[in-house]
Amino acid sequence: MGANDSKAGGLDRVLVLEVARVTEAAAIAAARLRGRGDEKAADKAAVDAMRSELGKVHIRGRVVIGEGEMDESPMLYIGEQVGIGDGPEVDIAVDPLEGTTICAKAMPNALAVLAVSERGGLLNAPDMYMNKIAIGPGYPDGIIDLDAPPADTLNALAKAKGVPVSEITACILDRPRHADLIAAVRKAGAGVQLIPDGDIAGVIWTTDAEETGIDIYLGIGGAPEGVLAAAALRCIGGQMQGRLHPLKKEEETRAASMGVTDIRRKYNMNEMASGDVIFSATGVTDGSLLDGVHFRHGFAETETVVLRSKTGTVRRIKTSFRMIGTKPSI
Ligand code: VTB
Repeated sequence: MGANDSKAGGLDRVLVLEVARVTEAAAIAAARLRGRGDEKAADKAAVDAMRSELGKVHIRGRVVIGEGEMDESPMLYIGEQVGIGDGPEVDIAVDPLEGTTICAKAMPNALAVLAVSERGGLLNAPDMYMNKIAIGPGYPDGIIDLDAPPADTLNALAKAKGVPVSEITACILDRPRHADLIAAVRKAGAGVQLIPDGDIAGVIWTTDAEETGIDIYLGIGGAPEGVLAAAALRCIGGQMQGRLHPLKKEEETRAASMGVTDIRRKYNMNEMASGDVIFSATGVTDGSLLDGVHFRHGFAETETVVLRSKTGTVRRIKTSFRMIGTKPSI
């Protein structure tokens, strides 16, 4: 396998380590600005570091989910070519700092996130909202439906799990827009874990309900985060659906210009992330998915999880970087 891997129709497996380095660099850069109350500075540090590391990877990469359109963002904008330019043609989705606010407040679960796919493998989701539903592996196909009443889904899930619905917990972003959803979940008898931000982690938590206590992710969050979560779930297993949730006519127009022909379309996980996909996330602040960056005298330690859809490998990597001044020697 090895280098021949890509010829067999997948991504070269060496890429797994390359992408880990990219999220590690972004996480360290953002971690230096934890708790400073400056979301923009932390995000910019992560973006700069991620872009600089991507520039060292042997890929012909195209950003399909990034920091916005070219006119909004000088770096990692949608359509930007990244990488050395001499490897496989891949599409890239980035969220250099998932949870800018939680990082700025030094709260748990901020991540640096990236996914790589074969060309055309990731839904080119515009920067707008997406309504999402996701569960981990081990359930019968088709048990979740974005359009079903939450009580029906929760009862079906409980039945399949062999527990009363009172033992089911849904993870939902703590937003006023979710008041009805939260009430419906509680009325059905299930619990709700509210999160302030960071719904990529929210979706990933469903893949290890025993550990995290979360069985299902529900609600409206960012569409780019939806695609990144779908990429992760495809590697671990699970089911997910998403539907774009535009708030303004301009968002529909933007979606159309990015190739979305039916704004009401319900995407399943495989339609959001297809082909061979590699997903990498490094913790910025300590969280239940990953430890954050720990600075020790002259060193920075990171924890990263790298997932690959082709093999289903879940690889956890603890790295200790020597720091040269404020930068890790990568
Ligand atoms: C989520 C979450 C992000 O945005 O997608 C959320 O994953 C949705 O947007 O971490 P609102 O904040 O407008 O609800 C974040 O919280 C921030 O990008």
